[in-house]
Amino acid sequence: MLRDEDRIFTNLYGFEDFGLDAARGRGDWDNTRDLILKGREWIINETKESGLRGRGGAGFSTGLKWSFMPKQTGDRPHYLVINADEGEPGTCKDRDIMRHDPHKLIEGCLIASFAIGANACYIYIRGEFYNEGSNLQRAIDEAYAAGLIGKNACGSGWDFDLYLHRGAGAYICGEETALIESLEGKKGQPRNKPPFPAQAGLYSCPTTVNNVESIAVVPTILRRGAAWFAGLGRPKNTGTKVFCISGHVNKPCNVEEEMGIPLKELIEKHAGGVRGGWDNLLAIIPGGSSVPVLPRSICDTVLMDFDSLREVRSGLGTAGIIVMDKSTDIVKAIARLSKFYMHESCGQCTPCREGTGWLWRVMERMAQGRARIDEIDMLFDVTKEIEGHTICALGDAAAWPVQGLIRHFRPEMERRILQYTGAQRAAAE
Ligand code: L3W
Ligand code: SF4
Repeated sequence: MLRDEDRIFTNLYGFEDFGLDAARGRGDWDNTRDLILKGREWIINETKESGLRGRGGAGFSTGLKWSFMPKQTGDRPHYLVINADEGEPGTCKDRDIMRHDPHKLIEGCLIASFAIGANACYIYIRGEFYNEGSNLQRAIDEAYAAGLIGKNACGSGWDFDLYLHRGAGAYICGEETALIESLEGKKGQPRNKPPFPAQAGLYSCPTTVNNVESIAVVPTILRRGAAWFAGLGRPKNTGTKVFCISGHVNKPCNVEEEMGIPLKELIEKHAGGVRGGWDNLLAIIPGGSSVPVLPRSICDTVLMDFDSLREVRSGLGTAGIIVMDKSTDIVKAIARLSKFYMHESCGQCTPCREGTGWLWRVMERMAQGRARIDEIDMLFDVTKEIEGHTICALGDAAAWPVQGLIRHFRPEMERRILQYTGAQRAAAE
C-alpha cells in the first residue's frame, strides 16, 4: 500500500482549500524557477527516466512524447494542450484533480510548456465540469496575480500564458486531434495520423497533447527526483496512479495508489469491498468503458498496470474500474456501452459509423436472447472488421467490450438464446 508521504495528490484526501496559499503550504510552486533554470533537456530526461506513461488511456511515455517536439522554437509557435475532456465512462480522476489540486496542474503546465518550447497552453475542459472549470479559472487568476505565470513566469525569464477552454459535451473531443479541431472552432472530428500533433497540431503548429494527471504529477517528480517515482510500482509501469472505483462496491472512491497494486486489494482496502463480498463479484471493467471486461477468475489475481492488464487481454486505460456484482445483467450492460459508442461515433469512417450501429442492434437482441447461436461468431467477426480499421481509437473502443463479453461470457449468451428459443417453441406448440 502506498505510504502517505509518497502520495502526490494530498489534497484529494480531505483538505478542502484549493487556493494558492494552501497549495503552497502543500509544497506546490516551491522553487519552480530553479526547476525551469535546470533547462529543457534536464526536464525531459528526468521525465523519461521517471518512467511516467500517459494517464489518459494510451500509456505512451510522456518524456518521449515531449522529445518529438522540434528543438527549434523560432519559426512557428509551439503549443501545449491539456486534455481535460474526461468523458470516459467510469472515469472521474481529472475532475478531482482540477477540483482539489488545480495548482499542481497549472505548475505542471508551465514546466511542460517550457520543456517543449511553448509560450501558450490551452486546457480543454469538459463543459459539464462547470464547478471544476470555475475553480481552475480562479487558480489561474491567482497564479497570474502572483507572477507565477504570465510574463517572466516565476522570474524564470519564460513568458507563459494559460487559457481555459470549455468543451460542449462530445465524447469524441477527448481524442487528441478531434480536440484540436474543436479548439480551432471546427466540428470535433479526429484527423488522420500521421502527421502526429508534434509535427502539425493546433493551427498546424507543433503541439503536445497530454492528460491532466500526466502533467499534474510532473512538478512533484522533478522535485523528488526521477528515481523516487521510478522506484514506485513495477518495471515499465512506474509511479503512483489515481484509480476511480465505481459500481457495486460499498464505498465508491478515487484513490491514489502504487501502479501494479492487485485489483482485489485495491477494491477491498479502499472501496470497502464488493457489495455482498468478493464471492458476489461477477465481472470488472478495469480501465474505463473502452477496455474488455474481465471475469472474476482473472480479477482474483490481476495487477493494475498497463502491461499486466494487457497480458490478460484488457487494459489499464484511464484506470476507471467499473465493478459489477452478480445482480448485473452482463449482456445488457455491454449492450448499453455499444449504444454509447454508436451515439458518440463522429461518423467519418464507415467501419465505425456503420459497425457501431450493427454492434448495438445485435447486442440488443443478444441481451434478450433473440438471436441464433451462430450469430455470436458473426458478432465477433463484426468487431474484428471495426478494430484497427478506423481513423481513431473509438472504433477499437466499441469493439473491445463486445470481444471481452464473448471471450468470457459466451455460455451466458448461449444460455439466453436457448432459453428464448425454448420459450418460443413452447408457445408455438
Ligand atoms: C509522435 C509518433 N507522437 C504516438 C503520441 C500520440 C498520442 C500518444 C498516444 O488514444 C487511448 C485510446 C482510448 N510520433 C507517435 C506519437 N504518439 N506515436 O502518443 O497515441 P495513441 O495513438 O497510442 O493513443 P490515443 O489516440 O491518444 C488514447 C483510450 O485511450 N481510453 C480512453 C480515453 C478516455 C480518456 C478520458 O476520459 N480522460 O482519456 C481508454 O482506454 O481507447 O486507446 O498523443 O500523438 N510516432
Ligand atoms: Fe469518427 Fe469513429 Fe472514425 Fe473515430 S473511428 S474518426 S469516431 S467514425
